[in-house]
Amino acid sequence: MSANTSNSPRQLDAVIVGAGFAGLYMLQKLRSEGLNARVLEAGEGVGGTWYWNRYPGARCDIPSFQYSYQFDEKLEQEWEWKERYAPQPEILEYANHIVDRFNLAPHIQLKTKVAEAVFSEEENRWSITTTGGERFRAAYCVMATGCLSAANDPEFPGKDSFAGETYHTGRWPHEGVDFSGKRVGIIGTGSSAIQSIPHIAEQAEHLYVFQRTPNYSVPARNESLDKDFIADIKSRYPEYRAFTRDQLIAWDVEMNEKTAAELTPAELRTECERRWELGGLYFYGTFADMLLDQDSNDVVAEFVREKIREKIDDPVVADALTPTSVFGCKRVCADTGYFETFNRSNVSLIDIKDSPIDEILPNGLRVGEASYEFDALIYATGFDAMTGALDRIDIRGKKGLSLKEKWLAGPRTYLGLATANFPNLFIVSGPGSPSVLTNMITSIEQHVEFISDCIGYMKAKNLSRIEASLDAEDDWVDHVNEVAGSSLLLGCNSWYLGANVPGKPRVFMPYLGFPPYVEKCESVAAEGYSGFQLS
Ligand code: NA7
Repeated sequence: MSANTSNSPRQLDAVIVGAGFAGLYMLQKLRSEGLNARVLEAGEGVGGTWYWNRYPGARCDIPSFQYSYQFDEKLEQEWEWKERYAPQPEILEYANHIVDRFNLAPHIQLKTKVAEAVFSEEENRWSITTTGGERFRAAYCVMATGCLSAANDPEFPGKDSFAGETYHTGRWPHEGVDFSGKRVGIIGTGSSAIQSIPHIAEQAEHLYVFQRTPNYSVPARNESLDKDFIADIKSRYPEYRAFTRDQLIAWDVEMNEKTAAELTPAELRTECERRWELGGLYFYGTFADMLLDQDSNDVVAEFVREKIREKIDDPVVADALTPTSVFGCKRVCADTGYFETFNRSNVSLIDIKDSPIDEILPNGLRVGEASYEFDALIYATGFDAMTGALDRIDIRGKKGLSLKEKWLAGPRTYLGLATANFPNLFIVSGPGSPSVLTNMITSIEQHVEFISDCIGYMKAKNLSRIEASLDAEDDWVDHVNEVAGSSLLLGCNSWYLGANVPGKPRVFMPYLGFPPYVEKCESVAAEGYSGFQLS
């Protein structure tokens, strides 16, 4: 994993930015095709999301035997997931296992942050420069920078004056944090907060939770995986994986084929109760039209609201914790004891919906007339999703055009994979692709295979440049918006829309529907990469 210390840039076929699941598979794939590819990774280790997000209770909310690679049958058979929902350390161990198993380490450069990537029109090559001044030149640049990797750090007045310890859930210290005997403030009640709050509350002397918007969360019902169950899945993995790829969100949520209107009130209730017992994000499959029809959504939303209220002793706290928005228009969370934590005497909920945080103080923070004192402050404030990691690199395409400037009014891509005026640049799970609305690993594999096939096609045809056409991009952006517009997903201030980051344009970024997306990509490839200009 050594750095290039000479003055001349290292020449490569492909530079891959990021060593999360996207970067690792991209590297494995390109190397297996005989390309000289290298991963540049800012962190001191691989794993991306699972390297950075080490807060207490961090865990995937897609079942482990689905949230895993399927490109190698032997790997699938060898690896043993221990729990239904894998905790962060186990997923990180899996990422490291991939590196060892496919001998990727010599081609991954850690502690290497990319500062800029510039395309040369004369040479059809990318020049990539790191923050340390190291340079690389490559025919292709693949951004595997992740959808939820650029932390969102809200600029509260007085932020730097806080004298105690400060943490962000997305950049958690590797050695862990002991909050015993401490007063702790946490800002945010998204998935990271919902997973970590029950653990922090057990340690802290007092925990103050500052909530701007309540979230829907359903019991995760995590458990150890039964050996017979896993043996059964493994005995039919190819068939099972094919089935999951056929699902709208690329994993098996046990989608109900019936719409809510087709069921009697008793049947609606029974189905909701069944989902509640199943736990986790299986709620996304409650009714076929749940994300499309308001009445259908209302049934689920009201059911979950009722369940949430039942868990909380104080009716005022219960009201504040009960969401009112469309179910699923923000990412639904899965928890273990989250709402019950607010019944503890050492936990206080502070509703900041109508009266936001005014300032951070040296010993706490102020909301209107009220001040709260604590020793440690946790930002569980999420991410500048989907575009943040790309924006933080100076990416320049034809005529020096900056990607950040091109995307000022919102990201524009063809298939979420490429963007006009940026030849030979690929994005894995970029805005405009199904990505965060799916099982990410399945989406990543589909993208990596598309990119690798495309590069193989270019090589076979002796082509050196591929670029998304503006017309194809415009049509794709319209289509992504049209699909989102026909759903209920535009109905709240979610990070899918960039609404969590002040000043970010309100554009729905992911594409809803994995199977139609795959079909589109397959027809694009079969037509010799229609919508792309090749030369
Ligand atoms: P999320 O889900 O974006 O949650 C961030 C939370 O922080 C959310 O409750 C936000 O409130 C809150 N927030 C953000 N900025 C502020 C400010 N300025 N003031 C007060 N509160 C704020 O991020 P997570 O890390 O929890 O989860 C990200 C994804 O990871 C998750 O969806 C899963 O896919 C896994 P808001 O809701 O915006 O009002």
